[in-house]
Amino acid sequence: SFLLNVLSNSDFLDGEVDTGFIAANPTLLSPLKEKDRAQKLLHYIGEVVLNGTPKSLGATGEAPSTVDPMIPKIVQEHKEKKQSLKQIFDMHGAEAFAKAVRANEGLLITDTTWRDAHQSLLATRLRTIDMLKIAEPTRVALRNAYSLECWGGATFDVSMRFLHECPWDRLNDLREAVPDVPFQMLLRGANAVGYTSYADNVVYQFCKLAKESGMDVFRVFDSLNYIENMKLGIDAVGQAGGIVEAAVCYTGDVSNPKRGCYDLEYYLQFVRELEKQGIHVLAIKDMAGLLKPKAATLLIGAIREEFPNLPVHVHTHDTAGLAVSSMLAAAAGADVVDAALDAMSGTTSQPSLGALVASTQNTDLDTGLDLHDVLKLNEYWEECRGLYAPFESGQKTGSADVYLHEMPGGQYTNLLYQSSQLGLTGQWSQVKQAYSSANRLLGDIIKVTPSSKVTGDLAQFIVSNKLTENDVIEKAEQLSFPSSVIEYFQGYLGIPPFGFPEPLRSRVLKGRTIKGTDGLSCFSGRPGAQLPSFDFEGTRANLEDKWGTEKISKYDVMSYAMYPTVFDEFMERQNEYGKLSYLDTRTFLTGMKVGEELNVSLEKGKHLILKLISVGETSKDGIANIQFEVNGQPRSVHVKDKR
Ligand code: 3PY
Ligand code: ZN
Repeated sequence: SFLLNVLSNSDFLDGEVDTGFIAANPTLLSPLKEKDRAQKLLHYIGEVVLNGTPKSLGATGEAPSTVDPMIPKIVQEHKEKKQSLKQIFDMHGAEAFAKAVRANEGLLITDTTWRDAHQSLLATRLRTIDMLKIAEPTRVALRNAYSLECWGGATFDVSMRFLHECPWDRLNDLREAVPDVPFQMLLRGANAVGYTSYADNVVYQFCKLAKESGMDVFRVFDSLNYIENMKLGIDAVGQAGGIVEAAVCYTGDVSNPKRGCYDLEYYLQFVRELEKQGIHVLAIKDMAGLLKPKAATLLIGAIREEFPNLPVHVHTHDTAGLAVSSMLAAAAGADVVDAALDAMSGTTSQPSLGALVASTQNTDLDTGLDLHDVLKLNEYWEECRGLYAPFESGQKTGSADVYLHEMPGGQYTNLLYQSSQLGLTGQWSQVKQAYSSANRLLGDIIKVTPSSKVTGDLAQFIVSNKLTENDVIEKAEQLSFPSSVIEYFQGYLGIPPFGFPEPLRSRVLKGRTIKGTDGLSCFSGRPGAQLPSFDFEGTRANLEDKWGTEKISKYDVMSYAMYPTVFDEFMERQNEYGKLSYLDTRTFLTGMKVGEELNVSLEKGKHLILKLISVGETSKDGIANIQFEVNGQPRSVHVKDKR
């Protein structure tokens, strides 16, 4: 209490006294910090108990399951004998890693459960705590995997925006828990992990920080397969010391001679360009799940023949239900394929990891993974997925209409949700059809973040305004298009493979005094080359002024560089609630019940026992008093009733 008196003294608060003693003995303050941490957590739980799941989370489905996932024990046994690919990379570098991959006799697997699978099934809402709980068994069971995809794509902004988690903390914590299996991330080339082009120095610094935080394999793609953007991303990863896995985004159907545009020669030409950049691994990124078995054989066969030494990694989605067959066909020429643990696989996610392990057993393509171990991990995911029931899209089966709309797996559920928010419930099939029209209007483009967002925005615009494809072209000068569409035509994403469609582009841009966010109205060539460098030093100074010096790291400055508004809101939530990633997912989503007791682990060896005692009546000024016990001591929080 002496310390409390000191801390509330006005001279002390004004900074009028010498605080050297306290600064030199920081442990004096730690019980206070802990108390403050607990109070902030209670504040969050109190908010949820009184007002329900925060609307901003978008938790529209059923309640989370009441079962706590069991954590399996998987014994290491002899699995350690061979050097893991992570050890090869750390000791001998990226070229040695690539050689080892190419020399591997069986089929290597990337497990996408921690990234693309939940991005595609659960609106990217998987929380760090649920990955950390299964990290040790995963480390053992998947030691012979090519990689664990665990970061990048939409996880970066969603973790800050909706889960109030720092994406950099996630990467660091996972790396600490899994030191010996390569980590993989998805980098949107010049768009880094954002939805637009960034200044070049942002992309370089981002890759440097990601590598420093433990990232190994960077799958780099560009949403228009625009080689200039790719060169930038490839160079940034190379300079950071990461493994450059350069992706060709796949759309259309190489096995259909009538599809036009995206034929075998188109892809081979693009691979030639990429190979010249000195990449370590080539990825075929089939983000929509369009690669049929016959197409996989054709495409990967041709690549293998022309580039015998280049490791090839194939990514797909099971949107129509064909993905296991396609990956087995791909495996004849490819070194690695992507899969997700069974309970997190299928439909818009990746094919089932267990199915691939089982179907290649006792063949030349053996994955080096033990099916029993994989199934133990899967039991955890069966239960864990239940915790995320509020984010299930309701989609029960695959559907072959993906061959018509070509929508990426990660976008499908997102667009479905957005469409219902826009009042287009019941018009989902029109939105899907309009998506094909939008694609044609934009020039038959590759559709993947962010070009898929442009296509989705235009599709919703077409349905909301009851337009035909022809209307869009004829009335273009009068229509107020979504800003993403205008920016696309301004060249914000780069140049599409077959050029911008005319007369639509000129009409959209004509007579508009539209300026991009930076005052430029049109880009010619690579946008990043024309954007002014980002001022890291100045931004850091501003953020320190705003949030306090000790709270801002170089990682925070990077988060801000990409997502200024999201970052500021994230910091506000941090101030209000502290670190919410400590809370188990059910409590995070639904709070506690009266009488319920909860053990929250703040860090190793630091636990809080929380108990909800009562929820008071709301007073006249709209405030309710919520009573808890923390480690047996009574505590209360006042919460504004927003019901
Ligand atoms: C992303 O960019 O987030 C993707 O998953 C693209 O497929
Ligand atoms: Zn994907």
